[in-house]
Amino acid sequence: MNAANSSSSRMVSRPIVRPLWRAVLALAVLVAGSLATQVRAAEPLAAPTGEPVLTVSGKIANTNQDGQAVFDRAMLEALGVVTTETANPWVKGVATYEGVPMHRVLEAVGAQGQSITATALDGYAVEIPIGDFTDDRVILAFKENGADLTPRNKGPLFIVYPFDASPEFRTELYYSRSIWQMNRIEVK
Ligand SMILES: Nc1nc2c(c(=O)[nH]1)N[C@H]1C(S)=C(S)[C@@H](COP(=O)(O)O)O[C@H]1N2
Ligand SMILES: [Mo]
Repeated sequence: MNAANSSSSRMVSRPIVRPLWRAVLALAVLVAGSLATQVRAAEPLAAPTGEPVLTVSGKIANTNQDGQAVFDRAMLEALGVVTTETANPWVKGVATYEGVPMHRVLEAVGAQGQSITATALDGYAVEIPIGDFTDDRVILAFKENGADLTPRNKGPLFIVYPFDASPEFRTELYYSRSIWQMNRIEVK
């Protein structure tokens, strides 16, 4: 009687434990899944606290102001500053540019399009395929020879190609994409 009881209680305990483990596992999967969703949703951009220097609109996943992604200088710098030395048609000799790789800006906003239209303070606008921005070489510069680019001198932002790296870049096509006084990007 006793033996039968204890053995039957052992037998009963297994089918109870198994669904319990299954429930724990299912719960763990659910929690992990919702955490992953939160991480994806929590990727968004912090709001700018300084003067806005760049506004990105269009096909983007991450926004921080009226459906757009607005960057101040500190937010851009946080993407990782790189330095490029190159000659170009608008400076004497070789100049040093500091900025952030364009592809990091597009990653930060979760760009999903094929091209961008960049627009400058002087009204100049140019369409650039996103394929131009695959590595760190094309930068969104905010400094030239150690000094901030101001609207009087190609500021706030200047797209700089690695002109010295290849004659391919020293062409009208890439010069036309070298937009200065740039402050707006639309992802298309
Ligand atoms: N903001 C701004 N960027 C600009 C331009 C412009 O007019 N405004 N001209 C573009 C073009 S078409 C070329 S070829 C190069 C060189 O312009 P440049 O003819 O004034 O030297 O800059 C490019 N970037
Ligand atoms: Mo041009």
